[in-house]
Amino acid sequence: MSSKVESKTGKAEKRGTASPSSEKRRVLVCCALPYTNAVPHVGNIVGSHLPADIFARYCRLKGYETLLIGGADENGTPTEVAAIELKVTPKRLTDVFYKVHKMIYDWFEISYDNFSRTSLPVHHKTTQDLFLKIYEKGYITKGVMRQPYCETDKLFLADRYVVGKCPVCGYEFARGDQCENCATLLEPEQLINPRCKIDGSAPVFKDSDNLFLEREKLQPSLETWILSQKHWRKQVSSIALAWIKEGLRKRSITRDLKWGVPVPLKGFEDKIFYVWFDAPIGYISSTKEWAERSGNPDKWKDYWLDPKTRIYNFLGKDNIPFHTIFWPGMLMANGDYNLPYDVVGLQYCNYEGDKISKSRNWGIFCEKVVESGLDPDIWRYYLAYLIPETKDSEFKWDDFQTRINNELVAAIGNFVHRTLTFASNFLGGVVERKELGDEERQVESKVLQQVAEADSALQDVRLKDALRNVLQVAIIGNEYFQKNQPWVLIKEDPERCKLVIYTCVNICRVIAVTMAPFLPSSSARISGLLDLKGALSWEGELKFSLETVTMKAKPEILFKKIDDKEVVRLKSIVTKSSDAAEFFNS
Ligand code: B3M
Ligand code: ZN
Repeated sequence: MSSKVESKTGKAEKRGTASPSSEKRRVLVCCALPYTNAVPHVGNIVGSHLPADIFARYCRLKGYETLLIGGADENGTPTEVAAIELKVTPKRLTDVFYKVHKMIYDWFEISYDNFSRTSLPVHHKTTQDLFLKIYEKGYITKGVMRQPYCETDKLFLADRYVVGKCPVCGYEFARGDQCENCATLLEPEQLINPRCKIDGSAPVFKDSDNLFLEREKLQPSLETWILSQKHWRKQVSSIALAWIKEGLRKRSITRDLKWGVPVPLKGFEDKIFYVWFDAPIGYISSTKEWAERSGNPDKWKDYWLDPKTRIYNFLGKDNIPFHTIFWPGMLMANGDYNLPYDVVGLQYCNYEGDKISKSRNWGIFCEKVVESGLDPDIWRYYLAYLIPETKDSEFKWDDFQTRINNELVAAIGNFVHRTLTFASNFLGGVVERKELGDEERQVESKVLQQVAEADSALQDVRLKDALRNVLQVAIIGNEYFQKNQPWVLIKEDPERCKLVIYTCVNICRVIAVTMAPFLPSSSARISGLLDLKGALSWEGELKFSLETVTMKAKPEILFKKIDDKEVVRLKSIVTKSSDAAEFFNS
């Protein structure tokens, strides 16, 4: 193992420790690259894009040099099979679905600095170069692999398009790459009674020459590295360590397919890389594409070569083995790049008591959410609440309605609105800076306590806890407002009234800042109205020290209650998934 890897493994820092103060922390947030052979549902948003976005937005607010990187996983079997099913070329399939994915993430305000495509030349070249270095360093071996071939579709059916019984847990519908039930990584031939997923016929197994990554050679370094990641979530480390315990074997990294990254090695030119070999390299190529576009082509190196950068990966639980073993193993074998700092492996989000399923029309489908006419922040609030950080979560309509009405509308929206309307109606929109009194100092300290807790939760990527703190700030604000009755004070003690509203406006600022990662547009509306500009940052403590505020306009209501009729309307729109063929009509 190269010394480079060892020096990196030894350097695991404790989660949440600050970088040397003279230097700005640099963070690369990578969201798992979705296959673009289907349209995402809310489970996909909640399971990676939204948490990655919330975390990246928080890092930017903290003043860290931050990049949120993603892209479409467009190569290999998933694309070739979907193209057969939809009777289009892989090129057309990926062109169309790329646009649909991009439109959806934009609508949800996922603040990707770059959302790339693994079919781009920069990705092909990065993959081939990374491979060649691994090859030169002796981690690749040639061998024969028996692969399932479907005589009907005239196609090698690697991986997930073969289904059968799991040899480990007995689950009947295990995929050839992995059992969804017990998360074991599989090879198609290990399945009992394998069938082609496209037409149900029994595949024949044919021999072909392939390349393998010798993961057994990487096992000791991987183990040392995983064990030193004390800040990882238990559920992530334990999956990784279970793999190590079982013992790593070599794994094939090439496939007999056409749509993908060609293998740059004599004798293998007619093959492409296994989709899980090239997909994670997409994090690097997407960063390169971003750097190229931003006019500083070498800038990607800061993120991938400078070991001070922290790389956070956000992904669903079935992707944990790939991001804790397979991908870091590739990186170690190559030796050039940073390893992940944190692998944020999330659980699943279900819908009304059952797994989300497009084919059974069970769930909430994003292409319909964008047509729902409901503010993305309303969706983001409830979806953030549903982020399955430690266990599976569940979308429930009555819970959706209660949380939006009781928390977002009645606590957060109401506090901000009553403060700003009062300031606008009774103080002419000018809130003078005041010295805080004892009561105000106490309120400030209670609020700052919530801010500190939210900050430490966000450092640990406990996003839902931080959202609870934001809610708590609004509750403290409402109590203070209610107790002081500014509508009485305005007549009886106008000076004190001004102090109360000044205090409440400071609380609004705290809310605008701390809610910004979760509800970016609403936060921007508050800060725009209060003309906060520079004050919308989380670099300091958020003390109650605003200068005199002159409001820019009359406040409008932030969030509206959702009544029963609205729930019925929404439900009728967002729970019916579109037929994929519809996207190919024009
Ligand atoms: N496309 C699997 C998925 O969409 C796969 C992730 C790749 S991340 C490098 O769940
Ligand atoms: Zn299984």
